[in-house]
Amino acid sequence: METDTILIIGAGGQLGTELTAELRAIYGNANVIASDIQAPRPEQLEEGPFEQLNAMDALKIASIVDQYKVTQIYLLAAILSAKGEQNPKFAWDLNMQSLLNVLEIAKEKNLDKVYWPSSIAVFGPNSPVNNTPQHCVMDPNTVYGISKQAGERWCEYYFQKYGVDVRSLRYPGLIGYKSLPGGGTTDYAVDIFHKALNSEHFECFLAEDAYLPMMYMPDAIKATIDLMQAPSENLSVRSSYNVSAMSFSPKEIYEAIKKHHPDFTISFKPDYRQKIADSWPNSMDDSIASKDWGWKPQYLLEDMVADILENIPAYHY
Ligand code: AKB
Repeated sequence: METDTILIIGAGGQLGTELTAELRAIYGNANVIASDIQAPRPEQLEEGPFEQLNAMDALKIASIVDQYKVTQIYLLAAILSAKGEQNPKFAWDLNMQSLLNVLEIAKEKNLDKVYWPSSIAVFGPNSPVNNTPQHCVMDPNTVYGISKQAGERWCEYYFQKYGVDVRSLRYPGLIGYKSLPGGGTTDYAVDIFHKALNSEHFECFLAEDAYLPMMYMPDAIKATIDLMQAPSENLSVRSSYNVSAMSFSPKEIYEAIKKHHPDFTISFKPDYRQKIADSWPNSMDDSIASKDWGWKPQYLLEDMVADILENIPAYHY
C-alpha cells in the first residue's frame, strides 16, 4: 500500500485540477492535500483536504507539511509567459520565491520527492528551432522563461548539493478541456475549442503559421506521474526533461476542428504574444526522456481534437 502524502501547491490551476484528481485516484483522497491561493469551491472541499495557501508563504507551507506529514510536494503555482510580461518583477518574485521555499523545506524536512514544472519557454531566439535538444544554447527573453531557466539550475543545485530528489518536465503548451489556462502564449489552443462549441468566430492572437510544441492533458498527466514514479537511479537529468507530443500552427488546429464544425470561422490578429511564440522551439527532442523513463505520447492533433470535441459538451455545456 502507498504511504506517500502529497501536497499540491496551485491545485486549482489548469494542470493542478487534473493532476490532483489523478493523484487522488492513485494515492487516495485523504493522502493528497490540495492547496491554492484562491478560496476553495464547495466541490473542492468535498473531494479531499484543501488548504488556502500563498506559495510565497514559506512558514505556512512548512506548517502544512508538518500537520499532514507530507512526503512529496508538487509546486504548480506560477505566473505564465504572457501574464509575466505585464508585471515582470512580480512574476520573477513569485516563480523564484515559491520554488526556493519548496526546495528549502524539502531539504530541511527531508522530503522524499519534489515536482516542479519547467517549460519550452527556457529556450530562446538562439536555441535550435527544430527538434530542440535537451542541452543547447538557452537565451529565454521572457521573464517567465528566465525564471524557469533559473529554476532548473536551482533544482539541479539542490539535487547535487543536498540530495533533494526534485524532478521536472519542460512542458510544451498544455491543452485540456476540464479547466482553463491563464496567462500563457499557448492558451489560444484551448480557447479555440470553446469558440467552436459556442458557434462563435475565433480571433487568434498568434499568426496562422505560429508553429509550437503542444501536448494533450492526459499525456501531460501521464508524463508527470511516470517521471515521479521512476526509480531515482534511472534519471540522468536533474534540471528538467524535454518532453514532446505534437506540434501545430493555429491554422492547422483550426482546420482539424473545422472538420467537425464546418461553419467555424477564424481570423488572425497577432499581438505581443507572437514575439514570445517566435522565440520558442517548433519541436522538441525528447529522446532522453524516452530512454530514461520510457516516455511516449499517445495523442496527436487529430486524436486530441476528436477527443476534446466529444467530451467537452458533457463537461461544460
Ligand atoms: C505558456 O504559454 O506560457 C505556457 C508554457 C508553454 O509554458 N503554456
